[in-house]
Amino acid sequence: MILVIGAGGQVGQELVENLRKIKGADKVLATDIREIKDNEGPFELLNALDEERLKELVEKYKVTEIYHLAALLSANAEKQVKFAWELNMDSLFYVLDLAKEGVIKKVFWPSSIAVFGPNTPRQNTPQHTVTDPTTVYGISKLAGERWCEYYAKNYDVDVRSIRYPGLIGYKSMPGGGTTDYAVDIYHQALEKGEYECFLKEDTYLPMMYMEDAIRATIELMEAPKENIKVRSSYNLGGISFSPKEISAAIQIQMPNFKITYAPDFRQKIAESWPQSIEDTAAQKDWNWKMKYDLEKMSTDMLKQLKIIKGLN
Ligand code: AKB
Repeated sequence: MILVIGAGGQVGQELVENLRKIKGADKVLATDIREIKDNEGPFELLNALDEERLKELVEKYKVTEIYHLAALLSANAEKQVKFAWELNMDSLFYVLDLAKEGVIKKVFWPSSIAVFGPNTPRQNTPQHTVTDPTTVYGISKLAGERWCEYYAKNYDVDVRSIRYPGLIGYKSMPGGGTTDYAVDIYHQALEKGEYECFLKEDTYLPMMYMEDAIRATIELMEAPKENIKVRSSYNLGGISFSPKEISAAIQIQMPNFKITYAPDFRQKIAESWPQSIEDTAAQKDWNWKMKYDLEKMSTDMLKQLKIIKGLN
């Protein structure tokens, strides 16, 4: 059985759906701190900080693989510093320790471009480079990466990870991140014809369409163990664009769409992150190849959201 922790989140919802298609609905146990609506397979409530409950579920469902997605993202973590550190770190240890004991054979844990900081090269950021994050979220992700590598090297734990860029999808909403604008903008474009962006127009960040991100996650997890050379977390390049460029992509289909700018505290976070990422290690080790560019993603986002919102 595969266990997904944080199944109600932005990545969790789509990952569970895809894993169930591949493995069978009854082979994927979705868990979250809250009930999930439209859940089509086994579900249990789980607070990622409740180690006893985690162990109980692992035993009850004979879990051998965990995708641990529960975390506080960059913007929210700045508002709940201690709690973010506790959630993002302690819950990871609970999962890694189960893997160390041999109960769990494989773990996926997401890291983020937030592990980079102001002294990291901002263009084509390499896999191995300066990591000096300035956010609570980034610090916790960097520490998590170090622990993943430590458990892999010292206890032979098969833990795999991706440094997700900002993720954009139509099926689920992000919560509390700095890249959230790139999802919200499509919703507001269709609902109001305009969007007020909390980042400046020329703020470039690496992003990725959810379909690519989910495929990357599953491809990484299915790759042969010996191919996985990076045990901290893999860079994934994604698409690099600014708010001005995403609004231009929307205007191709909605010429009257308008964007305005009112930067807030998230601007500083965005400016501490890379603008574009280099991902040759992922390409070489597990054949990673992205499919969606900005134009293709925007076309699909608007098409799918129109259907969901009944605007056709
Ligand atoms: C965030 O904005 O906090 C996340 C991330 C880049 O990890 N989307």
